[in-house]
Amino acid sequence: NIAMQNDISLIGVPTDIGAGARGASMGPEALRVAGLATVLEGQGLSVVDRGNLNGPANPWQPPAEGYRHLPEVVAWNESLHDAVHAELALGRLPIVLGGDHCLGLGSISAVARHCRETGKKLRVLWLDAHADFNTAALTPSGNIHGMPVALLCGMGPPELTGIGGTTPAIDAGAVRQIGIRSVDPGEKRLVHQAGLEVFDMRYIDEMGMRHTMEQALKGVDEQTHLHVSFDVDFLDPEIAPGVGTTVLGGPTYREAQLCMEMIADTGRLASLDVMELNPALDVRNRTAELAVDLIESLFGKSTLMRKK
Ligand code: 4U7
Ligand code: MN
Ligand code: MN
Ligand code: MN
Repeated sequence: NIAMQNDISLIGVPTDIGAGARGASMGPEALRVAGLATVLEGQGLSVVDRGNLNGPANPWQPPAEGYRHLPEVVAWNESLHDAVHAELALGRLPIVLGGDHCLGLGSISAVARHCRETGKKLRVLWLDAHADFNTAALTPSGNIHGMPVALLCGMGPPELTGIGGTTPAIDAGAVRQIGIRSVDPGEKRLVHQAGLEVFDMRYIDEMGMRHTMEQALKGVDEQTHLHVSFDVDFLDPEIAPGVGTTVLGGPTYREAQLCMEMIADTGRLASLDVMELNPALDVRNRTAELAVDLIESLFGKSTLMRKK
């Protein structure tokens, strides 16, 4: 991992503004309590915790015209966009501690802007049970945490799709989704139409995590900025109960470890989101500790010294 940035910035974003259950707002603190900074320092990294961003409270209103809490989602994401972009401009590696997954918009739009400014090639790995590719017309819930990938691809209201100044913020071709096992009917059509590359659970079952990651990482080279958006509900709920939207049949502990280790092996990881951890639904911070354990592998922990 000679190429990987050594200077890490933690950015807490304590909100559940885009979610369908309250509690992801406590995610940043649970990850800190689980020892995230210490674990990263143990990997030889230098870590600065920037503390938490501020933003509007959750008014817990029903959706209006297909979106729940649209102005508040805009405010949180604008502020996150600025924070992530500032870290990247300093040459640091931002880790966003969510917070619900609507924050993928602010985070990844900033990464994409940084890539345009520096001529880097963007690759986004979206680890999730869900495709997060809904629009106001398609969403069964109005919850914006089910929409960030579509928003990044330019589908949605201009207040959201325009964050960072370029619409669409990213090309659908930059994204690889892994672990998907819950896609709504209208969303399914849009995923197909956009040509999103999805390695769903059936693909992982049939081909194995090793082959899946080889495919998802194909084309990643020294010009690539690799961003990982880790929705903790990616993991099987048996091992990761502390999330708002569990879906049976996710990756096992070993599959998740291999996924993280193969990303680490590229040496190209340059930014990370850790989203949807919900301590109100967790059991003795188990899911937070599991997330930290997996992040340790993502930043290069391996059992033995490995041959290249
Ligand atoms: B997450 C859902 F209907 N698709 O849109 C929706 F199933 O960030 C869930 O991946 C979205 O956790 C889950 O509300 C969003 C639902
Ligand atoms: Mn998600
Ligand atoms: Mn999810
Ligand atoms: Mn969720």
